[in-house]
Amino acid sequence: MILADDQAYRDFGFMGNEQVHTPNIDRLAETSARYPNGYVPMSVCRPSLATFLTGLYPHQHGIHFNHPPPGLGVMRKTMTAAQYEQTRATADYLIEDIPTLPRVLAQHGYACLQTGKHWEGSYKTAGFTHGMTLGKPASRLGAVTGTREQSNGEWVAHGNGDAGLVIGRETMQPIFDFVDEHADRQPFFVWYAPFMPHTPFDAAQQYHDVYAGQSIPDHMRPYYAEIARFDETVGALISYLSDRQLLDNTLIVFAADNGFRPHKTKQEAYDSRSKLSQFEDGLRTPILIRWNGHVKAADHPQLVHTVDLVPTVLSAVGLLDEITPRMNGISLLPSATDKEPLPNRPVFGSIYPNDAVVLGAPSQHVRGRWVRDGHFKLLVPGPAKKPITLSLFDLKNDPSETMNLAAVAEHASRVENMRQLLDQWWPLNDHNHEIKP
Ligand SMILES: [Ca+2]
Repeated sequence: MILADDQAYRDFGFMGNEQVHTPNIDRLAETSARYPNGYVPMSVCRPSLATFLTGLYPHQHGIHFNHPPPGLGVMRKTMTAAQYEQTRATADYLIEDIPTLPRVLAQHGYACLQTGKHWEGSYKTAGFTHGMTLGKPASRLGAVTGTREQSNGEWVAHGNGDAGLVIGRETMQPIFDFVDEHADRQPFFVWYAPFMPHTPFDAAQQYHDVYAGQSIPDHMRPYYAEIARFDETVGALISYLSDRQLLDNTLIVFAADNGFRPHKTKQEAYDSRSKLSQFEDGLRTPILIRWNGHVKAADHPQLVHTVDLVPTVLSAVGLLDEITPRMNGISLLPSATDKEPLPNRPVFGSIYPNDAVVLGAPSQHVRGRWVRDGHFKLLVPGPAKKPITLSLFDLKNDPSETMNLAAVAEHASRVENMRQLLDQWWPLNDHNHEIKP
């Protein structure tokens, strides 16, 4: 599983962007079943990554935040390293109590390697058998090791992957070693979720040089250079598998955990209509599925969702019995293998603040819910602070979501019907999903 970190759906060559440099991902796309209209449930790292791990929506897995209560600001300013670590561990039960993809695969004999982004403490907490992230400060400070100094001078793991974050940015060797160790004797699963093209934008000059002579706005260049750097690692990984004749027997899934567009003036900041937002630049991602000899390279324009990926992988490896009733996604394998067309379905998600106020009660803390049905998208405010605005957008005629049609009389029944879809998906007064420690 290859997961881009903070890359908007429109920043791939195969998605029609003629400037961004993604030759390796484009080659992957050429040989994949392509789902250009994919969605993540929430437009920020941790909740979205937990969906890739579980096949559940954030209100089901309960990990709807990046940081547990009392929130990152308080944790940074007031806590010792031990208190910080204990506070982060209060959320461990959420992932420990769920049959995650690596946990299920490991139960069926797979070796499962975690590299890169991982917010759930140690790799073991989520059920991986091998991994780089330990939930502890790494051996050096910096964003690239997810390790920070508290105000009392002690070091803490920020929580986003610590020592695992060097994958891709500094080395691919842990993945290559793992593949070499397991390929001949055991089925394996690799979680390659590098901290790229996420900030810090510190790509070497060579990744800037690929854009020489192009008319790209200055504020986009560091992000685009980081994308070129990420793309090169995707090429390296696929070449490695190819050189070892593993591609015929390896399913490759590609997606981004959330979108990102650079802020026009603030360095390394994001545009407010991308990451963490309810708009397409935050929520939408292409999904690619490659499996030589099984999957047909083709476009599937229907709406799909990252909740579909756990059922897809479990179907592909013959573990249909491990798909639980709580998983609302569908396997994309029948469409990817050209056996059955993909049905047209609405896709759903919800928007939360970055920090949780309390654990186990997502319905109290949701800023709003969203549904896309056909080319319309409805946003409905929730009970949390800074609720999103009730909005209806026609993405076909207004792809940048600037014309709110929610109050237009001719769309009244559409708004009502889509609101009912949302209530069938997750009525906020239904507390059955809430997860107590
Ligand atoms: Ca991310």
